[in-house]
Amino acid sequence: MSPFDPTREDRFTFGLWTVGNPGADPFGARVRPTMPPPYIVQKLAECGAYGVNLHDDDLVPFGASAAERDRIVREFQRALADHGMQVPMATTNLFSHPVFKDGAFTANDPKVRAFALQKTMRAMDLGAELGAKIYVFWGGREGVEADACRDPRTAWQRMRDAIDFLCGYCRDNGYGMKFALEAKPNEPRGDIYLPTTGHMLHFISTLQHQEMVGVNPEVAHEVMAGLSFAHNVAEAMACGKLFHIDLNGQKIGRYDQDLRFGSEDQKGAFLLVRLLEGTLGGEPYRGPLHFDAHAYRSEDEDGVWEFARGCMRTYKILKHKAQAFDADPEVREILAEQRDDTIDPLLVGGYSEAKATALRALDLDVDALARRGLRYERLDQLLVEHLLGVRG
Ligand code: DIG
Ligand code: MN
Ligand code: MN
Repeated sequence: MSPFDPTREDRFTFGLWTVGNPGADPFGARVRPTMPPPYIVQKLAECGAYGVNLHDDDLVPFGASAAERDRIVREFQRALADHGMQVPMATTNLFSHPVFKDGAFTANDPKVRAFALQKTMRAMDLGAELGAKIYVFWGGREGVEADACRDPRTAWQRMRDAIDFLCGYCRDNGYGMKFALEAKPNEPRGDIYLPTTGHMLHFISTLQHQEMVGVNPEVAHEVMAGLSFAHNVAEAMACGKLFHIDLNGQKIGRYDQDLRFGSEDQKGAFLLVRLLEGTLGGEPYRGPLHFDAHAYRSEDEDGVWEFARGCMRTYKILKHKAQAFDADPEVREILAEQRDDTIDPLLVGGYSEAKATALRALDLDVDALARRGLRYERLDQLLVEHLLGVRG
């Protein structure tokens, strides 16, 4: 067994819609047949995944009868049990059906907003039945092209009303779920409200039950916005709000590509894994590692499972490299050079008159501080050499 083979302890998950993506795009039809959810469960288990996530419609076709829904759920639960797979996360498809063409929670027509809540309550019931303890909200249609259609503040308030209501529904039913809000700047809407994880973190602070609401950042979505994904994840971790994460690959300046994890910006992926695994010494992320990605349109079914294995293998290789990098004596020496344990205590823990007096009394050689070299060129070269496999 290779050290890079996935195990259940790695907590790797995939959505039914990811490996089940049939390869259609706005310019071409599907290239792969539909795979039944129980088969996806079996194959993901064989690949070494820990769990599978789903939108309501991924499992129970829109408009299915109650009896059909129950039969499908029973069959799916049997597959989960047969293959020892979990359902850590569930979510609602509030973006495919034409009824959501003007949004779901933020649509101008209150009947559409009412249907969005109805559909989400049913989907939360399904998620709870499958054991999901994380509920994701991605507002793919919560946005505009014709911005004159509503005051953006009205959209923002409608989002708050919907999430506050659904937090109440979750608490009232004892589902014990944590909500994870996923941002995206655009696509499929010209502009999507709450476009980045930073916007979501502030939005959460305005909610009635903010303690049960966090974020689900996605690599591709923050890269689309031209932001550092690792910095956005770090901010969520620092706030105790990284409740889930969508891992994939993305080229900057492109539409949402949802590529295999680590297939594009390896340095960015390395720094992200270093952060999530806490190899620099910080608290690690302990939630599911979800790959919200899909195989290239060029691939057949074998290529889909190669894609899934590649996501997990690359994550474990980068974890191994991050551990080696932060254990590298030269790296540790460079990072230690700037520490000063006599001054640090003055800078943390807030104000005191004693600290102010001590700070004023410091005799700092500003010119010497300005002249010193920080050896970041060497530090970054060490990172590159660890990544390229010639060190570590
Ligand atoms: C898109 O990035 C969204 C949908 O795939 C899903 O609702 C969510 C959960 O991963 N991500
Ligand atoms: Mn995406
Ligand atoms: Mn996603």
